[in-house]
Amino acid sequence: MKKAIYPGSFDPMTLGHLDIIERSSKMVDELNVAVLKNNAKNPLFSADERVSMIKEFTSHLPNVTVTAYDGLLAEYADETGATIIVRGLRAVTDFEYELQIAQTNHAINPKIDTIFLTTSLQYAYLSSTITKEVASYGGDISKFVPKDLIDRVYSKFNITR
Ligand code: COD
Repeated sequence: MKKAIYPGSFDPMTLGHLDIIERSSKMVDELNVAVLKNNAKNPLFSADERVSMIKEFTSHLPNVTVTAYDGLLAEYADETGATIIVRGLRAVTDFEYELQIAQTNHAINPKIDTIFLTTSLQYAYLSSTITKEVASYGGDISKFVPKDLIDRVYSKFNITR
């Protein structure tokens, strides 16, 4: 059984994340989307909120599970039985950071390899950070996040549209 883990902050989940989940879930038997709980980024959404939003927007994908984790990813992957880490690549600027993380994870746990999916063209510019920035000014985020998530993002900034 081929089990992969797709880790991230997902704060919030974007259409770019969803695209990577949909595409990579077709390549493996099970895909675990793993939400980092304690991160230095001071998240907008709690880990519980992020887990439940990802569950909601991936409910059409039967082999996708969603969990939260703390600590080292390579160790968490081992605990869950995943041997593949999935990451998305948007631009050359992502590459250096991703290469370093992939090699670190492999050094910590040699059973684990990372595979990279290139972003779909329509999401190449998209990130959670950009989404929060635009939403904080009340800008249109309908091309960035799933439709049913839009108001939840605005409400974090006390914005009603
Ligand atoms: N198109 C395609 N892919 C995308 C897009 C897009 N538009 N947007 C984001 N992605 C990809 C990202 O490249 C990434 O692969 C993934 O989606 C998740 O993105 P984020 O931004 O939500 O998540 P990150 O990059 O903040 O996640 C970092 C981790 C949480 C995975 C990492 O920091 C971690 O595991 N930390 C725990 C400690 C550890 O083990 N560190 C690693 C050893 S140094």
